[in-house]
Amino acid sequence: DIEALQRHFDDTIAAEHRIEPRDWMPDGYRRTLVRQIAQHAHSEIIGMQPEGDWLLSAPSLRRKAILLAKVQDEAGHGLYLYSAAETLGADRADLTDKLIEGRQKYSSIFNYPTLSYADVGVIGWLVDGAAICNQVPLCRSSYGPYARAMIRICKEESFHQRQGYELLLTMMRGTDEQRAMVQDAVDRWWWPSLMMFGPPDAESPNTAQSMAWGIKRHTNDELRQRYVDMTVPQAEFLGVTLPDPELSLDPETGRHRFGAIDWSELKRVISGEGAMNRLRLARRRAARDDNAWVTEAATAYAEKHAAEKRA
Ligand code: FAQ
Repeated sequence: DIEALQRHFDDTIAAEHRIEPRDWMPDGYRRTLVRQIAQHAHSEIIGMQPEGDWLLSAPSLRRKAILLAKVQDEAGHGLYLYSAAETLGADRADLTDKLIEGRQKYSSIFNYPTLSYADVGVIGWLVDGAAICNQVPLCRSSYGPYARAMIRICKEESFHQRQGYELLLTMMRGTDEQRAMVQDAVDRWWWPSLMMFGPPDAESPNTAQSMAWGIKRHTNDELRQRYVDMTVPQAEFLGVTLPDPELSLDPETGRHRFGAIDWSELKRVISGEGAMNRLRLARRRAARDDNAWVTEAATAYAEKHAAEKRA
């Protein structure tokens, strides 16, 4: 009976054991996971575009090979996460349709343009840095397939973060013009990277329930603070200034105070009014439509083989 199933589910969560695909789970738990995992997958796939824009103009063969590998990793993360969503009964093609129709979200951060090659380094350092901060605790998420996917994804993200930081260190050892490019990119990406963690806790409708279910392990503000504390010393070592005059170390807590975030910007970008929203979705739509014949051919081939096996 349903009460016994609910009790078993609650006990599993309380004991910090994992929920697996065949286990009974409340509808809300399943819905929340599909929402978060699909959004996460969409972010990886849409997130290939800003850096992908630099593949043809990377400054050397070595940089091009590194960037190509990183963008391919992002595709892999997206597919891996769609598989995790499928264990909950979601359909991958349907999730992609929802993304393209604007019925599901992807991270706000990918709606900003990459104006110079330094942006590639700053995305690795700040965007992957924020992604790691947010995702390492998700390795302990209560849903087994999501938590396990996060372990591998985090390993690759930390490699991405280091390649971005190394790229920036190289540019900072270069010319004045290169140093100015890095500073300009940091000025443009710092505040949007803070917004990746989501709205402030007081305005986050999902956090409390997601934490009670063990899907999320920390609140948005906790993770944002952790990210700031982690990033400030890295900025100092790099020799760049983070564009926040109010940024300062609180000697009592050992944590950094930072200025007010412009939440109206996050709202605008999430609702589709960022600089790049339309282009990002138009490209994703074109990729789906132009490549539909590949999907159709692969499906027909698989069906033919299955029929041959049965015969
Ligand atoms: N952008 O109640 P909450 C990457 C939405 S990393 C867009 O706080 P929640 C790697 C939120 O969905 C980026 N929407 O929601 C990479 C909700 O809307 P809904 C992806 C946002 O879920 C690096 C509403 O606002 N990472 O891709 C954003 O408890 C470099 C209310 O918010 C993940 O997805 C935002 N920034 O907390 C790739 C990590 N913030 O659905 C390429 C997993 C909030 O109710 C290059 N996700 N919203 O209509 C999470 O940890 C959570 O979902 C949060 C949001 C923390 C993002």
